[in-house]
Amino acid sequence: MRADECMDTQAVTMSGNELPAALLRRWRVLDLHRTKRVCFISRFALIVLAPIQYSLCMASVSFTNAPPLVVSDDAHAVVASDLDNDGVPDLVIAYGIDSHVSVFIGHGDGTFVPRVDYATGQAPIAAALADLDGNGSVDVAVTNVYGNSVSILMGQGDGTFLPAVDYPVDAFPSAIAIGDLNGDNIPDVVVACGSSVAVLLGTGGGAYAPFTAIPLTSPWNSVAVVDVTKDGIPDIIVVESVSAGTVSVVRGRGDGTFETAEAYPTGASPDFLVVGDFNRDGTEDLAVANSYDDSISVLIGAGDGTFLPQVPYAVGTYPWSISAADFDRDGHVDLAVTNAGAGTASFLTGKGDGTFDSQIVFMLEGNPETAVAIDLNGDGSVDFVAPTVGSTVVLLNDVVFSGTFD
Ligand SMILES: [Ca+2]
Ligand SMILES: [Ca+2]
Ligand SMILES: [Ca+2]
Ligand SMILES: [Ca+2]
Repeated sequence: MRADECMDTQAVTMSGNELPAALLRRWRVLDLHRTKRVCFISRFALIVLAPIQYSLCMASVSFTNAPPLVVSDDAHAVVASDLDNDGVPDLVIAYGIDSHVSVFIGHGDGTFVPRVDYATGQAPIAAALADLDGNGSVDVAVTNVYGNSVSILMGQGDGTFLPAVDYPVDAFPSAIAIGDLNGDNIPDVVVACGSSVAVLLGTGGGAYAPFTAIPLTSPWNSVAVVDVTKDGIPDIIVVESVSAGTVSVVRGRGDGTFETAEAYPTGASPDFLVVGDFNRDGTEDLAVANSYDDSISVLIGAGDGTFLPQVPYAVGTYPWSISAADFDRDGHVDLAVTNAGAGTASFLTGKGDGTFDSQIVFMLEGNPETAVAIDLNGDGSVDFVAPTVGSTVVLLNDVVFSGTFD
């Protein structure tokens, strides 16, 4: 993304070229509204390309476009890991239609080998990556939203995969996560289905037992496996969007079974959740994208497995996903939201106390759905990959580490 595509919905229009000192300290890049020309402010000098009408954006995050990934159709989700054991992140793209996933092996500079497709069940809408059979190479698990199944593709360690093995789950599986739920050191698979969460316990060698179902109202589009109770046992977190408008925490018992869900209100139609420690207290916190009211909800973990009431932040139209990472390299977790209805991404820089600055909006293209934040080119700055219909935007982070944290 070019800096001149950077917008701030709290844009300030000014006349003349005298900017308040506070703004000079805070904003370093200006987009000259309508002219698409950009000026840069240093601490000591302001260089302006007239005419003077400013749309300000914080320079704390800025990106450069790498070549987009050529995908086959409606790319819905992207996940990243090192699939060929060369130390460079690779990508797997999942689709809301079709019956395959695409594997992109990274060159290490933000570019990728052209995709290789692998057959799955119908509409593999979400994917998760982990070493499922414990042989040191990353495997792929996808959830087939119209196939009502999970496809497991075992990695060969060289970036190629064996043909998929399918396991049935409940109807409309839309999200998938992996974690060891029963403490046997074998990764288990958790799938958010239309009215339940399906748990598939690993039996070893990348094989899975028939699923058991945790009844829920309407888990959809996002699920996480994380130990929010800090008892060493993974818990399951899902958003429930259709009628509830909640994020629900299902506490694990450690044997692959779970307590009754505890629900926390969010905004309207929460469609995605991400986990991170936003206030640096050692307890996981939650951020939820509310697709119907163009907001995200931040819920700070209380430390005992419960969460404080949501704090909403405005983002773009129809926010679809959230990624949590330190994009501006100040030591605080930031949030990146893909706004599917607006064709934009909103970045909210974290203050380190669990609160966030107002959004900085970057133009993408198409309708970005889920995204991944990972350092693609090994410069230590977290990059951003966002699939859209027919393409996938790759944004390389321009931030250079200052050597200090707040
Ligand atoms: Ca690799
Ligand atoms: Ca296990
Ligand atoms: Ca926390
Ligand atoms: Ca940060």
